[in-house]
Amino acid sequence: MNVESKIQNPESKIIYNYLLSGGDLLAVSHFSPDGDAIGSLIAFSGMLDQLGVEHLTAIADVLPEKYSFLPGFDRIRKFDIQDSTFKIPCNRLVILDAGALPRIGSARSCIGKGTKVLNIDHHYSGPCYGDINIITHEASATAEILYDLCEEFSIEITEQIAYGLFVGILTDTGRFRFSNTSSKALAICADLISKGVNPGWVTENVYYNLQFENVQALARALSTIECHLDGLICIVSLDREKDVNDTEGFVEYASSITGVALAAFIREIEDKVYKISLRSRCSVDVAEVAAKFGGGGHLKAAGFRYLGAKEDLIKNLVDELAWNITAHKITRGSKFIERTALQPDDEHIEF
Ligand SMILES: [Mn+2]
Repeated sequence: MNVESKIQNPESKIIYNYLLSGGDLLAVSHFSPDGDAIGSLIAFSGMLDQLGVEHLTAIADVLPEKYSFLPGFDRIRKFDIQDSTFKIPCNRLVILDAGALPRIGSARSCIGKGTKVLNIDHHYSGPCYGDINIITHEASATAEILYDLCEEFSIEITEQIAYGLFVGILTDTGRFRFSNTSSKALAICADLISKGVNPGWVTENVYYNLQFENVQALARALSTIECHLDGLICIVSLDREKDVNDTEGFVEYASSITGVALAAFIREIEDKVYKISLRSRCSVDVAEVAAKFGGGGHLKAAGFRYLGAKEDLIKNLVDELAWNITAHKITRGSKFIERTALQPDDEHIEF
């Protein structure tokens, strides 16, 4: 029996036929790529290899070095319109993990009249911008959707595919702590480990391989730590610096202090322009708080930009956070930490 006739899901059959339909194929993911963007792209590339489909993979951005340990990482190119390797427009464009078309940046220029777009994603925000769309909200990561496709297409999970998928799920679940950490996500990871993934090695590379400059920046940020309203609000900030390129997770030092209900990390990105990340561990919706400052996000993780003096920003922000805490009757010592936390996925907060 051939593979196609074994595929149960009609949606998967369409994808299978699309992939084997011929013509050039470019697979891309979103700019500011995270572990799921890079891992999914590497895994998908390995899947296409096995299907015998010639293809290119690219991202229209700088690739973070910390993922360079992944087998197959070198095959991802930086997308460049000037680069004649890329066919513009292309026949087929596969877009992974991008909730909206602008998220692929300049790779959009590959889309012409005849281009067939396949969109594979798990974000809520996503309008179905592809000609074919496979949007699975329940999936913890795009990598999880690709794992299912491997099964359906009888694709053998090679080392490259296994590591790509594992990194996608590991990072999109925040190391298995966000609410999308499902039994299915863990079962897939268990299977990937049985296929040779070394989870400790992955975690070391992704999370414990920090640039010295970034740790120094963390030290400076933490030295600014201030608490308000009986320790319920905690704020850290970092003034503008050249060498710092990764402040991911800084806000979590403020939000993980015992007794803190709302936390903020303020980073100066240009002279007197600030990017603020908010976190809630209580019933206060920080997306609403962010919206008052012109930003947005999720219930538990949101953000906004601010132009002006830092002192004014801190005063206005603390006032707003304090007002919310009081409105929600949260006091020091009350058990406010909620059992379910939404996925703090900064990457997809547009503000
Ligand atoms: Mn993702």
